[in-house]
Amino acid sequence: MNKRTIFHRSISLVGLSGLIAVVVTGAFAEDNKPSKKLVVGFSQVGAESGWRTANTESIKSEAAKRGVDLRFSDAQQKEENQIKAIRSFIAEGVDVIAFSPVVETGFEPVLQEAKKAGIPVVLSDRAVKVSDPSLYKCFIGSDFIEEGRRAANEVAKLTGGKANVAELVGTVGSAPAIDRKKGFEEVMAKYPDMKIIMSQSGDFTRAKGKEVMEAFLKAPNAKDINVLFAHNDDMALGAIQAMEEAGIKPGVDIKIVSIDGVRGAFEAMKDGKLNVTVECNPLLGPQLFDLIEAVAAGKEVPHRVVTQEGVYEQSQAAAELPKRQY
Ligand code: GYE
Repeated sequence: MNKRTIFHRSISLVGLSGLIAVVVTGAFAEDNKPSKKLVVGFSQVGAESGWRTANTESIKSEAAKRGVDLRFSDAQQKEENQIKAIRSFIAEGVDVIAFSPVVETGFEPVLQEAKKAGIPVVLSDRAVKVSDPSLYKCFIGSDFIEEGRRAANEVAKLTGGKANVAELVGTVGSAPAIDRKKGFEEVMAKYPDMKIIMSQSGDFTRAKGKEVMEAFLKAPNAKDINVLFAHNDDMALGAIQAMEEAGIKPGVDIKIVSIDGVRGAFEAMKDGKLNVTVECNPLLGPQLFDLIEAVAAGKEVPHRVVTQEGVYEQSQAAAELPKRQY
């Protein structure tokens, strides 16, 4: 063997061991698990409510726990910001895109772009309306229609079926606002003496909930209101403030039923100011990342995963409060 061959042999050996090293340290760890970090782009609705804050925290902490490289983007409740964020996730070539669509419509073109780029999409919390269901792999979230039904059943219980309801609607065009109203009205239709006499959006925020409640209380038929149905707790908490400022006893003069089950709602129930909260669980992180990891691994996942939740009345608030995680 001349000098040159020895030189070449050692080069190829170095090359081979280098390759092995790349395989061992780059693609797979010793326990045979892929060690390349999973890159996930997540576009969140915003920070409009206690529910959303808990949801964001659940997603971020679960990603950190699993060593996922999470690219998190807050859309400040604007659809155009979400579309921009999704486009940049596509440009970055993330492994999976997940998002919670602020409204149901308008996402089809950007979802088609993701599909063309071969990036799977998982919907979290809110649904979209698309003509092609294959534009997303899976949607995990609550059954909002059922939550609306539960709320109306509670109104019937609280009032013996005689209710003039003021309704604080969530974000216009959002899945929870559309579906909660639908479920609520479906049950209302069974009670001839229950009707919605006022209805307006408070955009799921405490500030807008207060503002709209102030307007409701100034309406000529304000005296007829005996129930407030708020599509989320934050709007109910804003409305409680408006009622108190107007000298009305929330939870007594006007019964209040809302949705989410955040800590503030349990505190208000404990104080007798809120009557019922219908639970909507924001702690989606662990289940969401199970689905994301499965999708990234090319496994089949169910197209719809429904989260489980309950209903809490005032009498349960004190005992339940210390156990609440959000
Ligand atoms: O009820 C509300 C939040 O989409 C379920 O969004 C979610 C809703 C939740 O702003 O508080």
